[in-house]
Amino acid sequence: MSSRQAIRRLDYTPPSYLIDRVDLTFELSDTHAKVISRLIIKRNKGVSSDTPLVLHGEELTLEGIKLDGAPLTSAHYVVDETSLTIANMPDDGILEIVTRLLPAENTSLMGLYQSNGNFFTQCEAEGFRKITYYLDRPDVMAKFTTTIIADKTKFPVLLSNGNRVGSGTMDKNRHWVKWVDPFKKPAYLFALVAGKLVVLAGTHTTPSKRNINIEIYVEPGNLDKCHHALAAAQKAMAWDEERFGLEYDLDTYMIVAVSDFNMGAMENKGLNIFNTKFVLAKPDTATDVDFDGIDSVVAHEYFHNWTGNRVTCRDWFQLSLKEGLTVYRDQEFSSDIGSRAVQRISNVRALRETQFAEDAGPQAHPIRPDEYLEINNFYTWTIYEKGSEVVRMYATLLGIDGFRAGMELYFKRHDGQAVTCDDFRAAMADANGVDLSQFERWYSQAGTPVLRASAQYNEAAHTYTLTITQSCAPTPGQAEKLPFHLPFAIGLIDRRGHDLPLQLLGESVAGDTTRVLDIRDTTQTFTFINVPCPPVPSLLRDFSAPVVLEYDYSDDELVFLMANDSDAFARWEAANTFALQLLKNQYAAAGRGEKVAAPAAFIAAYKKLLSSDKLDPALVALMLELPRENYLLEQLSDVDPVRLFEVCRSIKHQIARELRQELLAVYQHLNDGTPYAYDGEQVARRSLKNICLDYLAELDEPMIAQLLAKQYQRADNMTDRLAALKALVNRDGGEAQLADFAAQWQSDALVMDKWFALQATSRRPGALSRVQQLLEHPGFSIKNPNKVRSLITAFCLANPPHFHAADGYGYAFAADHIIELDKINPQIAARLASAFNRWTKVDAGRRELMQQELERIRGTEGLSSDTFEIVTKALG
Ligand code: B3K
Ligand code: ZN
Repeated sequence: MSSRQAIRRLDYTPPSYLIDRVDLTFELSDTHAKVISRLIIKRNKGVSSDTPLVLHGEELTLEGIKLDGAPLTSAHYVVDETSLTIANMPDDGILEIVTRLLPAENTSLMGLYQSNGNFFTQCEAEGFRKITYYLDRPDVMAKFTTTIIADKTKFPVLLSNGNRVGSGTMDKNRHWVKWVDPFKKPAYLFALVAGKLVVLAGTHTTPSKRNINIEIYVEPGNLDKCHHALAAAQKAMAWDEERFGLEYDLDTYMIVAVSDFNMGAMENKGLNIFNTKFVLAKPDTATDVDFDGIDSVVAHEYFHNWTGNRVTCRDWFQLSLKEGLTVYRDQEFSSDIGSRAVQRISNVRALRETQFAEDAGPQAHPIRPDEYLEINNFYTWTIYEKGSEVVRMYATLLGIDGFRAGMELYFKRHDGQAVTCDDFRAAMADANGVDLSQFERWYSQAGTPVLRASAQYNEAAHTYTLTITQSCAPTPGQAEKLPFHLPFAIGLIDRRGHDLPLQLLGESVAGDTTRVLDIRDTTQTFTFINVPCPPVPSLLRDFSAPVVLEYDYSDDELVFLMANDSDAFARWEAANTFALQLLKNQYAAAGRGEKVAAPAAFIAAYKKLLSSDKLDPALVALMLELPRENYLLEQLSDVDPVRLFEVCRSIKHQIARELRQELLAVYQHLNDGTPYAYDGEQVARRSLKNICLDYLAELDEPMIAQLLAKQYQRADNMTDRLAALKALVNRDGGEAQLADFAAQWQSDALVMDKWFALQATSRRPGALSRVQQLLEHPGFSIKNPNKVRSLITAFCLANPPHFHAADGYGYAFAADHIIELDKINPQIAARLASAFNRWTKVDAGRRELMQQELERIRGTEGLSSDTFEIVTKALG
């Protein structure tokens, strides 16, 4: 295990040695793997000749080492748990290293491992050092060739990065395939796959008339579930060509699906490896959300070929350089192929539910962190989602063309290099001739800025003055924050519901109806002139910056914005703010022992939404969804999560009771028996239909029970079937349907993940004991990350009333499994440990219980640095 020494950004030094070429040979067998690595290595310019060569290496058995053909003995080198050091290294030389690995015993799923008998690799961030001794850092970029030797029958498919240049047969029923990757790359982008796989192939022709083969490899029996992923890859290629002028650079783009995988997918050069969850889908096994997820993950990994692979990170502190940018790109892709409004609202909601909590808690870090113990802990909401918001702000400040010019300059300057976030910012600034120096604070300061807005209308002068004050609370290690530079988009709406053309004091003519204000100071005032009547402000349109906005809207103004705002995000936001205020007030009322009820104005606003025939049904569905408990928890302190849940449930019940007729009418109107298709219109209709169903399921009526059972039984797609099952499971247990579902899908692991997750997140009493029983289910395996996520992590992170049960059993359950998983797969254990991050938010009794469990975990002998880092920071 790596030492507990923090790695610091400012300690960066260039590598002492560089590697030009790597020739790898893998001999794979059932019991072990032998890796022969030949490195052409040279000392970096300006480095003194007595500097030793220190290669990274972990959990390796070294079988031999030669320098320029001559065997080295243990007198020439030193090996310890994490490195191999050669003291007297010539200026340049050829190093040949033989290592032996045990992939079948590798449960961390980092380096080379086996899944269902097949071989896979995962090298980002530091997995290559578990394959061979190497300079495993992203600023060492080399050209790789890979030869794989294995049994022909057991491992007919042998894949690696780049182009297949040769193959042949050998003795003992073995065969070999050789791959050459013409592009320099860091070791984290290396990949190898060997196994019994089948392939779905397609093509794409680029604007420069190159034909690209797209190949999707899966286990036999799954070919009929690859068509959506293939189409996604084709769409992503066309989109990147059109939007950024970026073409794919190899002849073949391969995706391989594996069921044991720590995350969603990995962008290895030319050979992306994916969690099956983001490849396999057909209408009866996958929901609309799954299909959407496949589009965005396929696009994300494909887009990395330029933003991440061609231009990579100098060091891991720069991770957001490739991740924030690539998330921004995949979000833009999804907006263009689907509904921009729905995409934006869903992304903002996810950011607030996850990243805002991270930024307010013990793990808060800037998008370019200053130090870490374990880099795997830094694949966070902040790096990815806030990182994407920061990239989006460039586009908002510079305009879409200015942003593209910045991207072009970035590639012109840095293609083939390993660079920093500062390099990206400089390209954006230089391409547009603007000063973005203050913008740097988004990279160095953690925490979510709070923008307080207040406004005044001057009846006589027809002016409207808006004052914006920004602040940012302290975060660990950062007591004081300096003001951020951000774009603040605004509109003003007149009383008829029309957007006013906006004219700032000093401007001669009115401009657009949405203006992006440049915010740089702690307090700034903007005066709009020629405002004929007191307007309702529409603030932070399209969520133009990742901030918390405070403005004292009245309920009437929120209802007005819900009905009139031309900006879809702001319109949804009005509904969200209304619901949030209501739930917070009702939670406080419940604490005083008062009766919980939504005012008539709230119910009326929902009623109006349900009767709207102009709005996109998907937008209505999003507006009807109450804020989730975890998000609410963040807005409160000393929280009793069980009471919070009861308040939400009781409001939901009231909505269902009072709007029964409207909900049923919309449900029946949308449930018109149209045969299933996956298209934007149907997805939108299903989302509204199923939110109506979700409300109706609150009603204890035989007619509703029948309706749920009927939808479950008759559904011709997984979206509708699962929506009905979820409602049943939360309502009366749905035992018959759960059994039916398991009988039908027991051999489809991904569908069974849904079955586990529904039960893990069920709000009915007894959830924990059902989860404990399910741990014994033959379909469950503690070694499979998807299973752990569906059952254990879902319970701990997505079932707050049960996880936070007052008896503390939920906490003990989480801690037991963190300790157990830490020995099997530290990355998965550390993610689960984040369930304890917000322990200071809950009431005193629960706080004490959570703290005890955190201390129990921290006291565990041999704890990985992954879990140790999360738990130590949580304890503060
Ligand atoms: N770059 C990978 C994530 C690797 C995580 C390593 N712990 C997937 C992605 O962001 O596309
Ligand atoms: Zn990524």
